[in-house]
Amino acid sequence: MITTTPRASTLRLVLGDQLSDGLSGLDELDPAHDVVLMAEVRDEATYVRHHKQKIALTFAAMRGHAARLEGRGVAVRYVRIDAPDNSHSIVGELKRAIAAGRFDRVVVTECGEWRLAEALKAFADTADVPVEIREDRRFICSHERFRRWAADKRELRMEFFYREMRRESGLLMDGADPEGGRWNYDAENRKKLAKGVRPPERLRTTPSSTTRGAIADVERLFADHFGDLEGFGWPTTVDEAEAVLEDFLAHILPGFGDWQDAMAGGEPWMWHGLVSTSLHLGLLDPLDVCRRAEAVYAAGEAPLNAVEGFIRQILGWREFVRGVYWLKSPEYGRRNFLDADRTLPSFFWSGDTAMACVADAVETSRVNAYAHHIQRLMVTGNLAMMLGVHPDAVDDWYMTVYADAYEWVEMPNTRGMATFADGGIVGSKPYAASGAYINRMSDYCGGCRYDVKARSGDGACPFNRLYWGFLERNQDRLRGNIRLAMPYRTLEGFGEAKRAALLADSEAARLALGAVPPGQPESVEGS
Ligand code: FAD
Ligand code: DLZ
Ligand code: SF4
Repeated sequence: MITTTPRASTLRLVLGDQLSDGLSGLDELDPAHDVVLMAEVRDEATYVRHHKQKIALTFAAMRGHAARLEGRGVAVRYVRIDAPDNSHSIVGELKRAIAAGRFDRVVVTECGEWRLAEALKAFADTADVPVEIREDRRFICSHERFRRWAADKRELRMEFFYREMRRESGLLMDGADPEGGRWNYDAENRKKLAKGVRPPERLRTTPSSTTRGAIADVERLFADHFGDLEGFGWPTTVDEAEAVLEDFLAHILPGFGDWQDAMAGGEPWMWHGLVSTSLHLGLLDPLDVCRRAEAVYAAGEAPLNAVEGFIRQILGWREFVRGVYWLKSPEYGRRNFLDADRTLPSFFWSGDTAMACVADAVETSRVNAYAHHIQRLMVTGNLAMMLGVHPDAVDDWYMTVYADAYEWVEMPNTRGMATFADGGIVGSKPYAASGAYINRMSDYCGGCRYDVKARSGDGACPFNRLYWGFLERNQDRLRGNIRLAMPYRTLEGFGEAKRAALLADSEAARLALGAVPPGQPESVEGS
């Protein structure tokens, strides 16, 4: 479906995650003269080797969006992944389109990742026609607003940013006060799943013919990428995304708060929203999603702890991590505060591990291109941090395995929240936890080969074996952290000999699990 209009004057680039009607780059679009450029390119699919579902989702959503624009009379130069002359880079496709048409200018909406933003800036500096790069208005907090908020802060804390966003948006506000008298109901959102309680059935999206076409292309062209395509169930159009959101708001949101931190084996979705992919692609608008969740509370159909918790994730965390990413990049991506240098164990890819919690998190990542937040944070993230895996390898894994992975949201979560490689920009302390946490919040441990009650030795839960060694190994960097005062006091109380033994056992666990110094071959788990 490549079409160019000789009289066209403006070339408008729409990237794969810019599929919103209100995109700034489409302002004043003149269907009679302008051309929208959309290009499926290898560079975007392989700069990290994205999960097959992420590529299929992006291509399907792009194709659907292009068809919608064409339905409104807009000329779309759509370059498919298997088009013979495809240059396979966004800049290459911009150059080809300019060479093929007569454009007075190019309009681009700023993109979400540093590497592509730099490439687009370099293109703008050297192109034969003027290139205008416009702000992306699809976020609640602009770059300028975030910078203004951050300017006078010694520390950037999500909670205080979130309060500002609540005040400015009016979401869950009672005049000048937070609805219900408190800003944050997190303390009520830590319930373990009671015996016999299972999460509700979820509405997944049956692939349309467009989606099936994209799936077939990905199977053909990206067969060696991580992940399965069989379980594909992501919304690829606005209507599909709306249906999933409506189902969540009506049936799932009431339980979101109570079980926000809970995990259960074989239950990938729990009470989570499954909205990240749709938000990032532009199929849903974040402020609209928050307002609709608020309306469910106002109608008395979901409790405040659920609705506040959900809104905080989008209005607070999503906007905050984007702000941090752009404020601190590119230096942020080089941070390695804990000097972590170990390799990523191969079971992160294969799922071949006796650790029941980890095996389940890797399985859902492979089958669904999804794991919920607590699996990402307290299972795989916590494990990678305590093993001392190099942050580049951790970033690469998270960018590869999730359908919602974009560096602006992935990196502050991985390098910041989960592994403390940023030294405390996103979180005030490392989320290091022993197996006791996972045992409290899940049903994994009962069916695990490891003993969650044992502290050391081959049969002990690896999270337990790693925990004290992690604190001991990093004491020069972490001891001064006020929020770690208690565990460090406990560690001191153990005495020299026991501390040395725990450190040695933790090192044995690291090696046995396959987190080895660079260049060393991986040993077999449990050996
Ligand atoms: P819900 O739990 O229903 O939350 C609703 C929405 O809030 C999400 O869709 C998301 O847009 C937003 N949100 C929730 N938590 C966060 C957060 N910590 N940061 C930013 N936004 C948040 N999220 C991504 O979108 N892409 C990633 O690549 C990504 N990588 C992560 C890596 C690690 C190590 C961790 C700990 C978290 C990561 N997250 C990432 C955040 C979070 O886990 C996902 O947003 C969430 O699991 C998406 O599923 P959901 O839509 O069901 O979320
Ligand atoms: C994620 C993705 C993929 C897999 N493929 C494409 C593509 O072929 N063409 C495109 O325009 N966008 C793609 N994307 C989304 C981009 O990677 C995304 O726009 C940048 O990472 C900036 O957020
Ligand atoms: Fe995970 Fe340890 Fe529990 Fe096994 S015992 S499921 S490794 S926390």
